[in-house]
Amino acid sequence: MKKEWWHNKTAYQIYPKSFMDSNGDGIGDLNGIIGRLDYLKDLGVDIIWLSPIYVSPLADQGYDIADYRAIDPRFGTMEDMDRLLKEAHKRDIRILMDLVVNHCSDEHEWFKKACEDPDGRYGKFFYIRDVKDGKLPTNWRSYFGGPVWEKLPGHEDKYYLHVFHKKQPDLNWENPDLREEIYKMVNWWLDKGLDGFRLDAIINIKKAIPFKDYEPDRDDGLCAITKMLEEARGIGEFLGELRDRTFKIHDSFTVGEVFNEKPEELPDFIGENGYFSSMYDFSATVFGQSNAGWQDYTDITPDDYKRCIFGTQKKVSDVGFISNIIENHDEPRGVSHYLPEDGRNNDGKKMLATVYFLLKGLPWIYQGQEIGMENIPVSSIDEVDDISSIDAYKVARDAGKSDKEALKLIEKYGRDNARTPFQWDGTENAGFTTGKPWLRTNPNYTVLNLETQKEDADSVYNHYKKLISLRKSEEYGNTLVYGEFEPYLEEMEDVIAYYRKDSSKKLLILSNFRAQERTIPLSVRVKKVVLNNITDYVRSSEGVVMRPWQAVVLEVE
Ligand code: TEU
Ligand code: CA
Repeated sequence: MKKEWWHNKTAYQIYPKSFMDSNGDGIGDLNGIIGRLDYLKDLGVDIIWLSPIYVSPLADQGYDIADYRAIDPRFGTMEDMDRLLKEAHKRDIRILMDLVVNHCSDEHEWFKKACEDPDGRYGKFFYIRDVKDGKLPTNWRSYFGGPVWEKLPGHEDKYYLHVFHKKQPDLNWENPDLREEIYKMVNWWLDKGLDGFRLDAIINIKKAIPFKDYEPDRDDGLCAITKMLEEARGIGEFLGELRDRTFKIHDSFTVGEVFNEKPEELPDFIGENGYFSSMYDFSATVFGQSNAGWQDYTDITPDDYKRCIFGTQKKVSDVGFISNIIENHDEPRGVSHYLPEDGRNNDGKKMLATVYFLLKGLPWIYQGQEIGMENIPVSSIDEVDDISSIDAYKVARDAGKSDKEALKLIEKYGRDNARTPFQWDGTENAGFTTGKPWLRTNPNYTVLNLETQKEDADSVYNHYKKLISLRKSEEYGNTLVYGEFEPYLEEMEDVIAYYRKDSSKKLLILSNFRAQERTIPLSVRVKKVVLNNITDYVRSSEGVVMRPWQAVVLEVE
């Protein structure tokens, strides 16, 4: 594999709205981020991805962009953005923005012009169809519920396509004029000194054409949008052109939000001269999901989790460099999702961190993950901000779930879980704002916050610091970054164990996803205990006696 500057780095996702508020309006902002750059540097962060901060009505929290070349005043100004770039670069930190180009906002100038003249230049930037007798062009269900077709404002018989929210009209990538506009905008940012992008929902830009109906998968007569996407072919033409016209010229770093790529496409996406530098492993994220709705999801067990991450490691191997995560702004908190209930303690959190962080690939930390932030309880649907949770609640109620059961589902899967304010300290609003936070703070902030964890050598935070330095260390860095991945005792239940090895060193990562002590067989000599999430390390004649929720990294012969 060709070595790249970013292979041994640590990446961090910031959700600006909830990271740090600098002016007391309850909304996190760019100045808040600038004020915390030293914190991130000290943690060991090298690459930061900012969720959208562009001008937006925030119908989907900024994933609905009304102006790609301006900063939303709630987040700051363009001067603040320039300062952020400058201050980050001073600290050798690179900044990525979110590239949301499957759709824009219905408040974008392009869409407004499309409404004025659907047959004109801007009408062709979107998918607009004539509708006769109220029969929609297709029966596709949008990600956030309901049909993907919405009446074009000002027109009785014309509808536009939106695979996400109705305030997020899809851009027509088949149109070369639209593509040109996108490339110009991307290059404008890269010329400014931006280091790269995370590509939002990118797999959606290619539609299966001609449009047609699919077999309904719910009583609403609609079919999940993913069905159409499975049939779409030829996305590579768009992505290859995007790469050649923008990223490649600037040698920028890119990471794709890619769901359901076809297996044979992996080298095209992240292989040599792939469309992106890297892409996320979502195999565990999507495990157990169902088109029927959240009430039909199945829980993920440690062994399911193991099968997902190991499957990706084997599949990717040396093809490219995958990005590993346990959470992001769309997902529940990793510790609440992947740890069995009795393991949701500091030992369990450090164990999960160890297991995913040392996989082959680029490790990502989502804000607050480094202190083990958890899901938030929900007592009423009125507290919920996330549009996908509100839809999932309706779907669950329609499927016969009680209010209480439906709220439980939001607690488990809702996107607010990851979006509550960062818990800096034990003062009011967790030190995030002096005003009223836009989204409620998790009440556990009094005990779970950065300030207390900084003081405590055994905290989740200090464990993350150790993992980051280990992966960058002179001694083991190369093995952890480039060494081969090999499963160990793959069939042993509730154990996740694997080797990372190269010609010079052999590391073995062992973990016990159970509340009971058990012995993991091991016959080779252990040269050194490199990392341990608890103080005990017990070796017997049969192997390593693992305490509940223990994870160790061993250098073995
Ligand atoms: O998410 C893309 C995506 O595929 C969504 O279906 C995601 O899984 C869903 O939101 C979970 O409920 C991206 C962004 O990460 C997300 O925040 C945006 O809402 C979405 O694109 C639209 O831009
Ligand atoms: Ca603010």
